[in-house]
Amino acid sequence: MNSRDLITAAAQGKSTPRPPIWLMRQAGRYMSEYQSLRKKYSFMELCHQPDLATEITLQPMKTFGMDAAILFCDILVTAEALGRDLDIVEKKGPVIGNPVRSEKDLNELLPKDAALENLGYVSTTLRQIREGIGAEKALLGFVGAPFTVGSYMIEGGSSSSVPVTFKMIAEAPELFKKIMTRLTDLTIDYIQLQRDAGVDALQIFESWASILPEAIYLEHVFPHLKRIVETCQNPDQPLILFALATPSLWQTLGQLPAQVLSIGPEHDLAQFRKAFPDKALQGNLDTRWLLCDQPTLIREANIVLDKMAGQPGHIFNLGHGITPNVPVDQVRTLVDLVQAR
Ligand code: 1CP
Repeated sequence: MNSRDLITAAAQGKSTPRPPIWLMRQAGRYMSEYQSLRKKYSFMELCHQPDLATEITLQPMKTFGMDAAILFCDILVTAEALGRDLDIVEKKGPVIGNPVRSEKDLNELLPKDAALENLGYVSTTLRQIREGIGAEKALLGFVGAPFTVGSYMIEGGSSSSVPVTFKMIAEAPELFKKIMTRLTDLTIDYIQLQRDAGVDALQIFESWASILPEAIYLEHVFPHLKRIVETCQNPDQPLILFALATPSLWQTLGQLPAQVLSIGPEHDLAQFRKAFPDKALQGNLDTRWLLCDQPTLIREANIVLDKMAGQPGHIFNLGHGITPNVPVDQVRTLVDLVQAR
């Protein structure tokens, strides 16, 4: 089986001779090739220019040969496409200069079709990546879930407690709902744009799922995510749902018709296998093991592999993204180990 077939089969919950592997944030600052390009261009330039985004996507594929390439971009480009000023600032992360906090701000958002047109570069990039990786590697697209993107859009940047969003949900729930609806509508079409450009599977990032109390999440956020997953389910181009969520919230998220659940390092894969027998599972090595010495990394990666040995539907990945301080040799060790199974 080639890499593409491994990913597709595993995502559809089938048995594979070995688990396929890709890593969240596999392109990025831990690679010197990325850093040299980043010295010349801003992060947004790298995303917007298909030649550059393709080159970056291919860097880890050439160096380590993961089974899947993931589009180099960011989840916040949907907010940008709706007319928000997005910048990624060194050491600070994403900054949105004109956050959406009122009906007036909402009315300034661009219509969906204009936003989708603004995302046309992603389609070009995906087609170029496919040319670069060939037919035997898998190509993954991704989108941010409306709450994870929306919280940046409302806060104006990164926040560990989303106070402005929290207050909006409490005091202006209709405004919050309209913002979520606009993002949800665009996200559904953006998923189709990526599918039309040839992705084999697509990951939805709901990274901030557990930043809200569960009851609030379920009432004000979950219906939007549900609409996306239900509208976009497609057995031939599976959806991978990534969330950092409590076990209790996963009980609900796991009922959505996404074929793959991508789980954080705090959860036990074997327990998830029992709780969700019909789902494929992705993950969930703790990224920090990549910072430990090689024997430790090998030991821990083998624990993850052994937990899922003989089980259908496992895609090996980290529980969350690679951090910039990870040594490249450790990434090579991990990819080689999984592919030698
Ligand atoms: O060079 C730099 O300084 C940019 C760092 C960087 C990179 C490499 C950012 C800014 N985004 C990315 C790429 C990226 N982001 C990808 C590419 C595909 C891959 O290799 O996996 C993806 C899928 C994302 C997704 C993303 N962006 C998420 C969801 C995933 C997650 O990690 O939880 C989130 C929350 C973002 C926002 C964002 N963009 C960039 C940063 C540093 C962040 C997170 C900041 C924060 O903590 O708020």
